[in-house]
Amino acid sequence: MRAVAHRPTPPPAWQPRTDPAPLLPDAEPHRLLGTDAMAGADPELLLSLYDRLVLGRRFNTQATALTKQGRLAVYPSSTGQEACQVAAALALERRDWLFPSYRDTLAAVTRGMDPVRVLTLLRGDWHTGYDPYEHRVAPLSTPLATQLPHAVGLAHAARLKGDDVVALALVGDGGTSEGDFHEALNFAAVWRAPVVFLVQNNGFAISVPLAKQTAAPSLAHKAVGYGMPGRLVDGNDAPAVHQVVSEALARARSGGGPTLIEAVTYRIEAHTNADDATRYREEPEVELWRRHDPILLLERELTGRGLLDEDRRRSAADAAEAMAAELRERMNADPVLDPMDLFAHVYAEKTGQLREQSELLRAELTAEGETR
Ligand SMILES: Cc1ncc(C[n+]2csc(CCOP(=O)(O)OP(=O)(O)O)c2C)c(N)n1
Ligand SMILES: [Mg+2]
Repeated sequence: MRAVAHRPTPPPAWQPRTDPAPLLPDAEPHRLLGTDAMAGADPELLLSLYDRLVLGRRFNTQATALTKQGRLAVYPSSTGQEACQVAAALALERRDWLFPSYRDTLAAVTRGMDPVRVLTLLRGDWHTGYDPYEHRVAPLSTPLATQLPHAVGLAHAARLKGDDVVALALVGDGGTSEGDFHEALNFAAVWRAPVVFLVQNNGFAISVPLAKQTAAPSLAHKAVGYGMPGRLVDGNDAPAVHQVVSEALARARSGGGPTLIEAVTYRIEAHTNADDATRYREEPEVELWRRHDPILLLERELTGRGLLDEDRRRSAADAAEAMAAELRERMNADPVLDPMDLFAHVYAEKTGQLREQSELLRAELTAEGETR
């Protein structure tokens, strides 16, 4: 455009601060299964993904069964979403940190955590059930998206200290509508913090479908507004998730800053055992996604490549059964609990009210013990 005399050259602030084009996600989710790119895939990684997907599925069915037996208060199943959690957790180094939500039990188990400890919160016995520093897994977060600013803070602090640590934060599609999501992504991009955000878009926030949650072209597009790249990946394609998360982690590790990844998947089960999904969605939709099952897709590929035979399949299933049997046995043992723990770890120093309440409970417990 030709400048006219009465309109001086615009100030530099008019120029785009970042070229948005490289930040934009591809139109289609990234896939590897069933494509020629699979020829270069590492067979060991593929089989490890397979074993863990089978284990994860069994973990989900066993934990759901435990809710029916009254051994677990609540369980948000990740059946259908196993590839997101398993592949993402496998992409992490031991020195990295994972920030999960309540649905991300499999990511924690894949990280090497004791399954019973992972389930403690959902059993309702104790606060978190594990030491977050042991496996570098933050507490499973029930308040939506609150784990995201925590992840950014840890990643930023690590960079200031010169520690080679990347944080991977998991969040649901519904969680992207929270203020904490906005604050976390904004800070992460401004600080170029070594953090990766992985949104598991499973189609629903309890009964609210994605279309009622957002008008964004995709959740990955939200990245552009913050000045970080957005990536879309088929969340049921375990090798693809592993690749996209690995690339984002490598980028963060080398000082390239954060990435927002949207993994497109589906929540096959209800929100939790306390929810009835037939009230808000139709069976044909679920059936469509069952045919896009992450285990089925990987199994087909591995069988076609001669990497998976009947023996290998059976050994994966046997290992999953053994894990489920041990989980059943350990979860069926009554936990030994001290009711006074209710007041532990709430504040460094008890408030007057808490002191009063804890003294009241102690007196009641003592009286109960004396009358027994
Ligand atoms: C701050 C906050 N608001 C509301 C809730 C209640 N709540 C629990 S789960 C959920 C839906 C979350 O959906 P999404 O983020 O898509 O995760 P998904 O359950 O699908 O894994 C809501 C609204 C909550 N836990 N925290
Ligand atoms: Mg969801």
